[in-house]
Amino acid sequence: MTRLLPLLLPLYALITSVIADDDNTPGCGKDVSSTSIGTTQKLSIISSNTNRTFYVHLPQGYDSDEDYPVILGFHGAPGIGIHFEADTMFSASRWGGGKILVYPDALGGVWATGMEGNITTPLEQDLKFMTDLLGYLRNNYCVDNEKIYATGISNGGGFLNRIACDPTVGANFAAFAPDAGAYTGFQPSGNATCTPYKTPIPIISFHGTNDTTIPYSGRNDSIPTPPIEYWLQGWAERNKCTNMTQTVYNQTAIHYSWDCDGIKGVVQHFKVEGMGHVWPSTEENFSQLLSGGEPTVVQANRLILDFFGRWEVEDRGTGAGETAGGPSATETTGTTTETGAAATTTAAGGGSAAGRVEVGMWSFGVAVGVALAVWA
Ligand SMILES: *[C@@H]1O[C@H](CO)[C@@H](O)[C@H](O)[C@H]1NC(C)=O
Ligand SMILES: *[C@@H]1O[C@H](CO)[C@@H](O)[C@H](O)[C@H]1NC(C)=O
Ligand SMILES: *[C@@H]1O[C@H](CO)[C@@H](O)[C@H](O)[C@H]1NC(C)=O
Ligand SMILES: *[C@@H]1O[C@H](CO)[C@@H](O)[C@H](O)[C@H]1NC(C)=O
Ligand SMILES: *[C@@H]1O[C@H](CO)[C@@H](O)[C@H](O)[C@H]1NC(C)=O
Ligand SMILES: *[C@@H]1O[C@H](CO)[C@@H](O)[C@H](O)[C@H]1NC(C)=O
Ligand SMILES: *[C@@H]1O[C@H](CO)[C@@H](O)[C@H](O)[C@H]1NC(C)=O
Ligand SMILES: CC(=O)N[C@H]1CO[C@H](CO)[C@@H](O)[C@@H]1O
Repeated sequence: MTRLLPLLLPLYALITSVIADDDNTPGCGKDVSSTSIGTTQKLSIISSNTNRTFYVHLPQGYDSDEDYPVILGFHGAPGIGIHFEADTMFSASRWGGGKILVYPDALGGVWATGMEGNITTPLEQDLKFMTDLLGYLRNNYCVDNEKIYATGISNGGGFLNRIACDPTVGANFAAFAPDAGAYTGFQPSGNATCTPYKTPIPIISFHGTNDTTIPYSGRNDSIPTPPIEYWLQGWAERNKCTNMTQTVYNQTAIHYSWDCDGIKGVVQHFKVEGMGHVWPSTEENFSQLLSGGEPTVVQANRLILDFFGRWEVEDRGTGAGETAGGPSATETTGTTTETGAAATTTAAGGGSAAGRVEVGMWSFGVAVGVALAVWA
């Protein structure tokens, strides 16, 4: 046995070093072209025999020996990745500093909705694209596997919700942040399933009360979406949330926060009074300009980044309380939602990707024409 020790010790050291580096990916140490740093590059991979495109923004000072958090940003429909980048400005060093931002393109501008009849790209195909895309990112960049997040708007928010509901693809992500999500497939009459990889799943969401594209109260037509309360209730149940507080946020928004499975603020929601189908920002951005909307009292970028900072893939949060607290937070109610120990799988309120007629996002008439063609 002692004669084996000299052999075993190096082996042991090797194994533990591999385990210790588990959070890092094969892209660590791999050189990238200096022209790809601090800029947004369009790239592509083949996934399900289809050419899939996406944009990658490496932060200023990117160093392949350091691992970086990754945020995937999903555009609305019809759209492309850089629409979301331009609207949110997530790549700007003010927000995206020290992170890798990735903006994938949907096929035909619309993410899988998961609705019956394959009216968009099949859900499985878009989910497979996520797996392949993450593989590409891990192989080419130094990614912190514990810190991969997803945010998105409208149809992109709906697809993101589908990722969160998928036990395999969702397991790559630490937290989710949809805005104005079109959660198709989960309307009260819908029956899509939601089986997240862990409980609870951290999720912060935003929705405007003046959203006429994806109304807060839901859509009840050929592209149905649930009332937002119903969708939130679905996550509260799946996440075993027991205590919901409701506070006024910055005068006119309402901030809901649920404690789930003993952790504070795992599910958070901002109901933004008067806001339309736009990205919430205190500074005028493109979606607001294009829809005639105005800056809101909520700065989603800040709230999302603070929220993401609390979570990693494996852990269950710091329980450090609300990062999304906020100015002039007036405690108005302390409603307790006793949902009991809900099953992890529920058909109730979840979202899916909603290919949606996102009027107001970028393209007006053309968008409506394309969308109507898609949905006809
Ligand atoms: C995929 O599409 C991109 C962008 O249109 C193009 O540059 C690239 O050559 C295509 N890749 C393949 C393998 O066709
Ligand atoms: C929808 O797409 C899935 C996955 O590609 C396929 O298995 C199924 O047959 C399609 N269904 C219809 C009705 O086209
Ligand atoms: C929903 O129910 C219909 C009819 O019962 C069934 O055909 C369909 O496969 C179900 N869809 C899902 C996503 O479970
Ligand atoms: C939605 O439409 C269905 C079918 O027409 C109807 O039964 C249901 O009451 C409607 N729900 C709402 C909230 O309007
Ligand atoms: C619910 O949260 C409020 C505010 O944080 C707290 O005062 C209260 O004790 C909590 N109730 C339960 C049952 O955890
Ligand atoms: C929201 O919609 C209501 C009802 O249509 C309207 O009176 C109000 O001015 C709108 N608010 C904003 C901020 O656009
Ligand atoms: C609160 O809203 C005002 C606009 O009404 C905005 O200028 C300010 O930045 C907001 N505060 C935060 C923390 O978002
Ligand atoms: C074009 C533009 O001004 N976009 C703004 C939209 O909101 C984000 C987040 O607050 C800002 O960073 C952008 O500058």
